[in-house]
Amino acid sequence: VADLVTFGETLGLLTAETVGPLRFSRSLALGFGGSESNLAVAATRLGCPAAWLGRVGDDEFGRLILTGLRGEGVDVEAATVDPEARTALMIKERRTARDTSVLYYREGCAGSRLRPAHLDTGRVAAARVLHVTAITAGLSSSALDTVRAGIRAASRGGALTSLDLNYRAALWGPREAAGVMRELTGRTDVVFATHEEAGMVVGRSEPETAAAALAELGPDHAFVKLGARGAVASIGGQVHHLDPVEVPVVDAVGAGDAFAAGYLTALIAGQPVHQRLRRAALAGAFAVTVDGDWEGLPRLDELTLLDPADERVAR
Ligand code: KDG
Repeated sequence: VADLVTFGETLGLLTAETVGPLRFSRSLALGFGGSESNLAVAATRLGCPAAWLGRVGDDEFGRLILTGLRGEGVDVEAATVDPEARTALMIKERRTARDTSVLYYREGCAGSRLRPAHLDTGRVAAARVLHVTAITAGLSSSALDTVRAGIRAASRGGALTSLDLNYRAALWGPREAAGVMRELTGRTDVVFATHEEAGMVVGRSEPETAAAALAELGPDHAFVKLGARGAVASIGGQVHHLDPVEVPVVDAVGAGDAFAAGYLTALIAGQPVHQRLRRAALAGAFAVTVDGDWEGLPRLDELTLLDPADERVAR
């Protein structure tokens, strides 16, 4: 049984192999990524059985995604192949050695055709944690309804609910997104936000104030992530500061998913708060050191590679 269940849209990924405007890239590397499946891979590598639910097309990208996730040990039994829509695609440009940007081709694709009826609510209710993102909420109205239904099923079954705000400007406007993000924050136990996303939901303020304001909406665990400057969290009414783990950044995409997986798996493992926070910071750091949205994620026994002094995070 998966301790952690998540669902969303996973996309085929074509990444420019050289730096510069995309149109001059002579070759694109084939892969895949998606916030929720990145998190499922991260959790599995950290020793926490995880399941990913979602729809892919009956095409090579869909097969790449399902076989890739299966190869990582993620439970994809409840994922489905949509015979009538394609798998979404994204293309990653490296405009400079440090900056990547992503172009989506996802409208109307299989992932956005997710409906509440596709949810395996038994599986959701039996999990320890259900994790969702507001990316799914922004895909389509049926996908948003699925997010709401998932949160309801998890809460009813006694599972903890976790939400990453993950605002994607290509999917919806800030006003519409902010309203939905606020509603979903009010229904979940754990919320992850960047400083900007927190501002969209609770108004612009210092990170400590923003974390406390997010927590006031409901979640017992509220994060405001500050990238290379670490993060601030309000947990059980107390504010915590997380120091960043300094690493050379190769590709920052996927760092938030790793961070969330670090925290959630440590929470499931019953670790005390400072170890949960440390694992989140280390997992996030690992993700940015490697090309790709999830490939560089650490196994439990690799966590200490970035911090040899910290043996406890690996337990
Ligand atoms: O968090 C990383 C994701 O952004 C990436 O893997 C692709 O899910 C994705 C999205 O919608 O941007």
